[in-house]
Amino acid sequence: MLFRSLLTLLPFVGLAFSQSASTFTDPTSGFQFTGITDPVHEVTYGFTFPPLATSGAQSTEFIGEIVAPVASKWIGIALGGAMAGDLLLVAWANGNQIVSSTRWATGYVQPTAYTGTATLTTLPETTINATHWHWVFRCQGCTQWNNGNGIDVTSEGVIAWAFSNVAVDDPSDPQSTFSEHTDFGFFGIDYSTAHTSNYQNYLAGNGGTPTTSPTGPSHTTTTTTTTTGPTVSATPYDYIIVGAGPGGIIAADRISQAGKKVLLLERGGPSTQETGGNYVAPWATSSGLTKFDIPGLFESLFTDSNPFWWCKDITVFAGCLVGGGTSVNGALYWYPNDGDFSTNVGWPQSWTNHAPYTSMLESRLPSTDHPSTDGQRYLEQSFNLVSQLLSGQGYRQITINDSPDSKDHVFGYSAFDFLNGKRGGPVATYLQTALPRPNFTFKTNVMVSNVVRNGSQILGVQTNDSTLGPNGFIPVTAKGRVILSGGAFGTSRILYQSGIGPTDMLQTVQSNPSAPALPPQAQWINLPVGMNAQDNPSINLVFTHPSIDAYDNWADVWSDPRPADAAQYLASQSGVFAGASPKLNFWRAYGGSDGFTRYAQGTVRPGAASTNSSLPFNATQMFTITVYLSTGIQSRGRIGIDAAGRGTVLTNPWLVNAEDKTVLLQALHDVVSNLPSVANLTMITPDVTQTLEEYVDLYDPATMNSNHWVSTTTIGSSASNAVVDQNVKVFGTNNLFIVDAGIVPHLPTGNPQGVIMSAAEQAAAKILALAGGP
Ligand code: 6FA
Ligand code: ABL
Repeated sequence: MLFRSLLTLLPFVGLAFSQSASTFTDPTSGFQFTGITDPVHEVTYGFTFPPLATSGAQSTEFIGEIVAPVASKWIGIALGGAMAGDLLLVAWANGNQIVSSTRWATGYVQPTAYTGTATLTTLPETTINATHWHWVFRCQGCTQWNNGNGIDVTSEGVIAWAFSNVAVDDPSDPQSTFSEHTDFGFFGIDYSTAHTSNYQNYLAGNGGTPTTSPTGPSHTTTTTTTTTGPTVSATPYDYIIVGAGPGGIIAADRISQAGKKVLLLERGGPSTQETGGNYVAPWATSSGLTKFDIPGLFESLFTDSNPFWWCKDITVFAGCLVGGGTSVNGALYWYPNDGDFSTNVGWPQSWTNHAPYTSMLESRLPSTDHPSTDGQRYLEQSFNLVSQLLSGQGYRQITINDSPDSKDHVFGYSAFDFLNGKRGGPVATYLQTALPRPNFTFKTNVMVSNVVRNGSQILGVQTNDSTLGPNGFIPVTAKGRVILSGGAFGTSRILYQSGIGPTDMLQTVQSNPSAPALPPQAQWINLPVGMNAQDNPSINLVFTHPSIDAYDNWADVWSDPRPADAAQYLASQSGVFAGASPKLNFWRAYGGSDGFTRYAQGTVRPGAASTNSSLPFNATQMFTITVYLSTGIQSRGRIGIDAAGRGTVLTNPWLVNAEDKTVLLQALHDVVSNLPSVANLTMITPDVTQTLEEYVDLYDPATMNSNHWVSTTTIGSSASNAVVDQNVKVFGTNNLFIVDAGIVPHLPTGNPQGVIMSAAEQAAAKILALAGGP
């Protein structure tokens, strides 16, 4: 019967991660206490002291309470925060009575009866019902102990609690033995603010005007002050940001730059070499550059036998590693245009001046359309060929990011957020400036299941890492804020598991035994989380032409690359491997019969992910044109979670709207309208046996997915049609924010990361400017 865990954790308590007590009013007694509700077991601990006095009968006493769900078979309190050498209080319910005792332990063994003079009196406010036992007690002689120690009620301290779901050996005996606690934790308390001038009234049973509470005090706490004990100075945090994708990294950098104490939590592990990643191709070991660093390895992400980087609990592609999608994406990078942030596509008026934020992004993370360090372009045959085709269709060539607003009948070299011939993105830029700041903490391999909230007030986040806080709970400061940046699927799941979202999703969480416990139904917040989902429908057309080098569809880049290309890259981060597969992008605008202007985007690359030709073809000469439908598109779908808690698509968002389909088909017809003008150019998918209409009709929706999910927690004007307001604050909450793709109200004109990152810059500025924060 050892009680070791309370011992072994204690030395670390001083370093970080405890909850802090705050003031609350018990709704049934009306007594005002200082304490906490442990978010895991939902046990409330409260304390109130008489007015400060150094002597006199009441100078060493207090009134306390424990409100515990009936699953709590016994509860212990260590008044000095340690098990050995502290006055311990132990209590449990036995029938309709509370059985309690003061105990003492000299080591980490079964505590025995305290031999000093301390008196516990159960007060009449105590109740026991079908769901909770609620013990209100007076503890006299409890702040000074017979070993000469005690608690300093003028100062700050730490209290430890112990919980067990195993009954004591003899529940009728106050001195019963029992087995080691099944859980325990600590919190900081500022005793100096825990005194009440109402103390005598409380002893007389007069607590003011109690309110009735259906669920018990654990859900009706009002926070008025939060203080941190001296030994928990490293926490709570001003801002806890969940998810180190582009949204989370940029928010973390900007908010830590403003001097706030920021914790960034990422569920995945390292990606690029700079982040500690070590997944290195056999030919690149001398460089240490990983699969995520080397642009030319991009296509191998889809053919690897052990793709640890994809989120295994999301049924579409999503990156679960440092950088999120930006560590595994094709890195196509478009500076946003004015239309991307217009009110026409759902942005509030206050967001339309994106230019300052887009400029901040461009200066931190410039784009390049010639990523090789020698300034040359490589493997450009498909560019040359398709530029011929498009020129014949009235397109003009531009440097795409030099004129972001030109998105009609234009094409250019693909632009990327690669830097120095390697993956750049927010990981190589914003994260690197955040990391050295003393007020910034970054933790990887930490999964957040939910935010812990008291109604509209977010208290902190629940993680799976108990080294970071009692039971994995990490608090925010009294004015602190939580920002969710888990991506469209990741953030939605956290919201559902926090009791925020459509009722059917919350019921799905409720019926999943492995999901965290939801707040009581009275605290559910009904918002359209997962609704309004958009993703580009994309259709691949595959061609062959004798001029093309299909690069073996990138099949050997990992294990058996072309030696000269590998050597060139290792020597100077130049050559084919300094670029990803896309070579050319184009845009064209279409007026729809419904009055909406829709944009088609094309991406051209050597090779092809799949073909279905009934005729023979030369695979070494293949290239792909992917045609996407983007801004102006009217189709929307729904994402959510399934019974196993996996993020998933509930209603497909592709080509739901008939006019979307008409326009996409028109765009496909236009792309192939002048094929015969280029000698020996053959379309092999679809081939001559199929019309474009038949091809699109039979297209597997799973491959129509473009990985560009937006709008799942959209920004907007009210809780009926949106999840966040114009300050990206979640409706119905005081201090919960979202900064990721989910807030973007409509698909951008191009691949979305540029818009997402500019939006993250703007969101961070708005959050910092919003009154009431830390
Ligand atoms: N966008 C572009 O602009 N250009 C491209 O070329 C491009 N290509 C791709 C692509 O090839 C693939 C395969 C994918 C999947 C996406 C592509 N995208 C491209 C889209 C772009 O990458 C995404 O739109 C963008 O990354 C979305 O950014 P967010 O900030 O919204 O979200 P992420 O998914 O990137 O990051 C979320 C992070 O939170 C992840 O690191 C995840 O592990 C973490 N997270 C999620 N839930 C969490 C939890 N509960 N606890 C802790 N961490 C969590
Ligand atoms: C994107 O924005 C898309 O999300 C990716 O799907 C796309 O990559 C990249 N950019 C590059 O254009 C494609 C690969 O080229 C295919 O080989 C792969 O099958 C496909 O992603 C999977 O969605």
